[in-house]
Amino acid sequence: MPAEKCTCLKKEARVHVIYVGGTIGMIRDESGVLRPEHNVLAKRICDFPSCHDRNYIRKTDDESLMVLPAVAGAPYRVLYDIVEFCPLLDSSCMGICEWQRMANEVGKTYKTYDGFVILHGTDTLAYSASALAFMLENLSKPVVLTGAQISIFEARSDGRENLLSSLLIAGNYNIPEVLVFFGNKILRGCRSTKLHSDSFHALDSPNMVPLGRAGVNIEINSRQIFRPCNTKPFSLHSVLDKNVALLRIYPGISLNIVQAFLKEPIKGVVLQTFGSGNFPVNREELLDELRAAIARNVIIVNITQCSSGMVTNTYETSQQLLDVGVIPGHDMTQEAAFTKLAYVLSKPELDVINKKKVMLLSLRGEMTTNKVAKINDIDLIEGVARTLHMSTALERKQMCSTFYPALVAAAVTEGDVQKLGDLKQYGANLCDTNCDGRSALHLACFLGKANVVCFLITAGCPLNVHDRFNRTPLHEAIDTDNHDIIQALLRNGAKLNDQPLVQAELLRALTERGKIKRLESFRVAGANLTLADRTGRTALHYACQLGNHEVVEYLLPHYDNPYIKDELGMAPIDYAKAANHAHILTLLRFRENELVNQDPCTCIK
Ligand code: ASN
Repeated sequence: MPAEKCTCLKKEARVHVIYVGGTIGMIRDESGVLRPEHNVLAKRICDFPSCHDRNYIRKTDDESLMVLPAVAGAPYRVLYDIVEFCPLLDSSCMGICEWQRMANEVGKTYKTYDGFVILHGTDTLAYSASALAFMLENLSKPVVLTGAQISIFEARSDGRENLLSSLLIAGNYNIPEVLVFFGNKILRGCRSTKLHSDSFHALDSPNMVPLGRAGVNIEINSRQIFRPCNTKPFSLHSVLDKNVALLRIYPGISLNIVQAFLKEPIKGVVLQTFGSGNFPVNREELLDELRAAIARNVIIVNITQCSSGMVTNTYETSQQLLDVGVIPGHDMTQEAAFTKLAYVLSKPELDVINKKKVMLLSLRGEMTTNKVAKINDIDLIEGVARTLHMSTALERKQMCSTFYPALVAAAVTEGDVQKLGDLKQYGANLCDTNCDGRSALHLACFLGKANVVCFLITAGCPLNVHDRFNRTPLHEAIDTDNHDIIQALLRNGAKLNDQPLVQAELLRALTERGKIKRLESFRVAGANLTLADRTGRTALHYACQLGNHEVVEYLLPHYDNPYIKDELGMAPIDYAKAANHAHILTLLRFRENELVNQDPCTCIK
């Protein structure tokens, strides 16, 4: 998420737009044919009031940035720039080289921006999104690919809406994934595919619900967000193996064709088979070819040619492929399977056995994997189900919804990350909240279980969820003064989003009680210690009035303006004088001297 700029009133996010081609920026030539045109898109977008707010006074002096107009419900103003690739391409002319260029551009500018938008043609957009999902390792910021079916320069275009929503998503949401935004849906990039050539809803993810939708509001399905199970820093894997092919099986396919696809230097083949993974197993000569290729260490992955559904071993015709050594690709799209294979094959640190193992894992949420229950907690659930004579799936489901939260809470209390992982695999929702709206993450933060907090963050638990008392996990960490946990939460996108007046009230209460440690925890969590309450008084006013010199001493270094006046025109020093707190007057004078030395115009009256 955009780095929290805690002392600033304006919240801004920076998004880098990478324009690589596609209909969105195309212009018709004299004969009516659409072509990408260089150096036009950014200039023209500046003139669309919906895309650029000329009146916005930015905090930065970077005039090259464009600014999205304010949007209700979006806390961050999105500032963006556009870089254009040369040549701009129709996406049907793109391949591995272009995926590498896009990945490199994101990698090169990763630290400077809060999110990325890639403007791309729709035809092969799903391939690029899938490739980037694998190449951008340990991503912690959104990368949104979008495009249009009608050029943004035409009166009736979907391009403007797609661009605006993508910018909002990239600048305002903590989704550490490569996404596709199209026709109001936010899709996981490596689950997306192009389904329609003539609809504004050209792309979809047939085997997975969208990660969100842009309707009247942008709604995010946070439970679906995929977060890697580690907190490694972002890294770029910019190489892909080119020796990968997609072989679609059709009735009566000849041996020559299959041989041609499996020939050296091919190292990986995605086999698109019929239905739920069925292959013409009565063609022994074809099976022999597959066997021989696998013996030469070619990795063959089986996916279905149907647009939805997955490969199974329901039939003899699918089981025999597994027997030959073909890897089941579950419900991966052809785009995900192809790019994943190119990615895994390009990992020199993995031998062929491990490459095959990695192909069976869901690396970025690109496929659904099935796990079989085998842990004690599940045995317990089985046992209870039997004792209570529960037979129907509904009864069991209801029981699980009662049991799992208790088991999750017990595992959190024990700090048992392994058990939490197991529970997740067996269907417990670690993001669930109880009747008070409190999540496992609230509990882990409250108990100070740093390992559990990290685990829950990487497992995708929402960070900014408010309980019934309007408290987030960050509040729990503040209340236990656990700075490691506070920092882990902040690093991953947690925000102290109390209203300034609420924050000022809290600071007042802590000041009155002399809670310096807690004030410091608030500051570490992003609170601005100089916030004023309804009467215009800051924590420093109260500390001076009450004569708490330790709090004054703590607060002063955080006040660049210690003579800030309240609604009555009184500065902190006036309260100290009125109450005759000599020691505090000395502290204030000392701070004045410090500030005068920094800036001779400063003077405490
Ligand atoms: N041919 C175009 C492309 O993929 C289609 C589009 O963008 N709508 O670049």
